[in-house]
Amino acid sequence: MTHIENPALDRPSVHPGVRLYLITSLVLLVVLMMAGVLMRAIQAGWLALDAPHFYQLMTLHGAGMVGIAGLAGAALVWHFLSQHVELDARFMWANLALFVAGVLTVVGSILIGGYGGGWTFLWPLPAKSMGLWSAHAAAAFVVGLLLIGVGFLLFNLDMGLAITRRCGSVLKGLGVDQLISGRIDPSHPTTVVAASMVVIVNTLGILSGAVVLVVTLVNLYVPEFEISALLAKNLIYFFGHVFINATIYMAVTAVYELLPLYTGRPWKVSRPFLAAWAAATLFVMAVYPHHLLLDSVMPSGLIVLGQVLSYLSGIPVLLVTGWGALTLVHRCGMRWKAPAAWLFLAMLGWSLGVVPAVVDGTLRVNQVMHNTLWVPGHFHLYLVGGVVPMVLGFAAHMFARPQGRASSLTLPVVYGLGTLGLGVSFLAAGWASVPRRWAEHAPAWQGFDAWGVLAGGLVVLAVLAWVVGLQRQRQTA
Ligand code: HEM
Ligand SMILES: [Cu+2]
Repeated sequence: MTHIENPALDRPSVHPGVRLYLITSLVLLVVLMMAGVLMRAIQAGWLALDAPHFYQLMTLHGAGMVGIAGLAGAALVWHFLSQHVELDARFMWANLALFVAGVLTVVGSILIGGYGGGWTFLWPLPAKSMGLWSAHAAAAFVVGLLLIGVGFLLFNLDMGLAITRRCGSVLKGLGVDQLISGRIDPSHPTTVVAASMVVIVNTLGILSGAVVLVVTLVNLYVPEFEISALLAKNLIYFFGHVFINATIYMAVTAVYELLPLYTGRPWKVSRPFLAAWAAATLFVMAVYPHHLLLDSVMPSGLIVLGQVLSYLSGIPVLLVTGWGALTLVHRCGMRWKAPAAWLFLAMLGWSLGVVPAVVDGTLRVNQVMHNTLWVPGHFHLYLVGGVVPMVLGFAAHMFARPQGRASSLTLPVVYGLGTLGLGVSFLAAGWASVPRRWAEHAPAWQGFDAWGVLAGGLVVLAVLAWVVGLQRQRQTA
């Protein structure tokens, strides 16, 4: 069977909600990528912006990008999951409405209120602005994140209920019962496994985030109401780590569902596949202390857990997915179409991004590298190089007519090179001990920044060209 005869490739129908999720994400993505290039240009000394405004820009970029990755990932997982279980679209709409309300509130807190405490709202920074922003501004930021969190909770609740109706429980959706009994059901959908994992970890993660957000909110107006700074940091990083990691576990459903269409080979669950997802469910939650390796007051058991699991956490799913993708593509005789190329690029970016993360998860390295640009280097590689291409590949598949799905690989290649350049500009700077989150850079560091502007610019151009190309394909095909 070749891809041309495959009826599933013809005209995928897209729910209007999914369409709106994608359009919202893509528009915000382009704008915030430009904000990223702007930050790099400021650090390079090409443009001048005072520090408080730089930190507002950084907060906007960080919070915005995490939200977008979540929204786009949600669109992908909803689309595929709805083919296997009965989802209630009202939850999806509610999530979108809360997202937009939350984003407007967050943008207001930053642009009008001057909030610049970073997307991680690390306790007690929101309340200790040294006069840069008011309690109201910090409160607006916190409320905005809460609105977005409630939306995602509802979204996950619906997925969880729908999976439970089909499989009996979310754990069965994950395939735990099959692992225990040893009887693997090859017809169990890969997407249901991924979605079950996301429901479990994201629900717990968002709840943990909501607890600190509410405490922070009360504290802004009632300063005597406090929480231990260490506990707050644990709750925040449990939430932040899980939420951003879940974006790739939502988006990867596009690889599982679309690569088989292009290669004409099925992707079935297997024992290693289910075992990898079950392990990742536990690891992704237990590994969060790798964000607190520098906190000497952390219980040492948790620190050791953070280091050991850093070597294991992302690896199982990456291995089964990378291996699966390679065996699908190997000698399948397909002519590379752009969507498949984007998805394959995503696998490369994801794999590359994990390497510096594992390096940084090592205590001895972390003591030197943690607050350097090494860390943005790792996560830009797997977000810009992994999550975003999954979304672009999905959108290219959904929105272009089959005849119009370009087989030119120029854009994915240019985008990939730009991403590599951007990632390496951060990693190299981190290697040279350039600190992260500094508005002003010393002249000796600015070579890395300049290189980052050029590479980031290339990424933005590739995305813009992709949008134009998609429009043209829709019109001519
Ligand atoms: C053209 C693409 C992009 C460029 C040029 C860019 C640039 C930057 C820069 C310069 C920083 C601040 C680094 C520092 O000094 O600490 C940053 C931070 C960050 N970026 Fe990007 N970025 C891009 C795309 C993305 C994407 C696609 C995502 C996520 C999907 C993302 C997520 C983040 C996050 C979470 C932070 C951390 C903010 C913080 O430290 O509080 N970026 N980016
Ligand atoms: Cu982490």
